Amino acid sequence: MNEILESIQTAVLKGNLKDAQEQVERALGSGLSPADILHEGLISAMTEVGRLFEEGEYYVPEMLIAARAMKGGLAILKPLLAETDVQPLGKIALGTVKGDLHDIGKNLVSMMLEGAGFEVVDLGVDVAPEIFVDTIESGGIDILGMSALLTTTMPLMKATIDALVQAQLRDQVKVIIGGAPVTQSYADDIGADGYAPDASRAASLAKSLLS
Ligand code: B1M
Repeated sequence: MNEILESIQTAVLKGNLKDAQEQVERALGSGLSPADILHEGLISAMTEVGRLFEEGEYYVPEMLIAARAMKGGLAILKPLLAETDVQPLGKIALGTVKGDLHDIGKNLVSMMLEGAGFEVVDLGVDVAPEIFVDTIESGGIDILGMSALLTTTMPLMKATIDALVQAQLRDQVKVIIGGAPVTQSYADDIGADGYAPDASRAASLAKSLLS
């Protein structure tokens, strides 16, 4: 493994934003391609962060600061990746459902998805079914992700899936859901394509649905 790529991974794993950005600049200066820096530096670091989280070695704060460092490095690469035409794994529209303002978990899911190589369209919080439907209708979205933290707002996930069916768009997109009160059995009941209990598993789920 290239020494600079290793430094990028270490900076992300430690959640050191400044160092992650410096190492990305150093990697670019040494002639490494933006695609290699993305895949072998930032994405592989976030894969390791996900593994550590799933094994209980990292908690939410460690994952948040690692994701922030990853995003700092990604911000430098993004314009260069656009020039070199590196394609994302897929495009995901993500939002917290209508009536629900909780976004900490949703933002973490967004960062882990970006860290895994997806393009994320973040629709924010309090997203009505019509907004999700309009977003899918405008095209280009592979996966729709919904987050809910309140038992009272979970039914909006079903309402959104029903609205997609009504608009004859359900077959165009995979739907994944999550949030503290959400379960696999609820996902099965409402006809979602997948459920993930945490941000790391949301990224693995999205990958598996598009593979
Ligand atoms: Co609220 N709140 N809150 N709150 N809040 C909870 C959720 C609650 C459990 C607290 C409690 O009573 N013990 C309770 C819900 C009870 C219920 O419905 N069963 C509650 C309540 C009642 C409320 C209000 C109604 C309180 C009031 O005003 N009376 C109100 C509602 C406002 C609204 O949304 N309309 C309210 C408001 C707020 C704040 C604004 C103050 C704040 C939110 C700030 C923000 O998000 N910007 C807040 C907070 C912070 C919490 C707690 C304390 C923490 C939530 C959190 O961020 N967790 C929460 C209690 C708790 O959980 N201990 C609580 C950390 C985050 C990383 O985890 O969001 O679960 P989480 O995300 C995880 C997974 O769930 C998963 O991955 C994430 C990372 O691993 N995941 C997905 C999430 N989305 C996913 C999507 C996926 C896949 C995985 O696929 C697309």
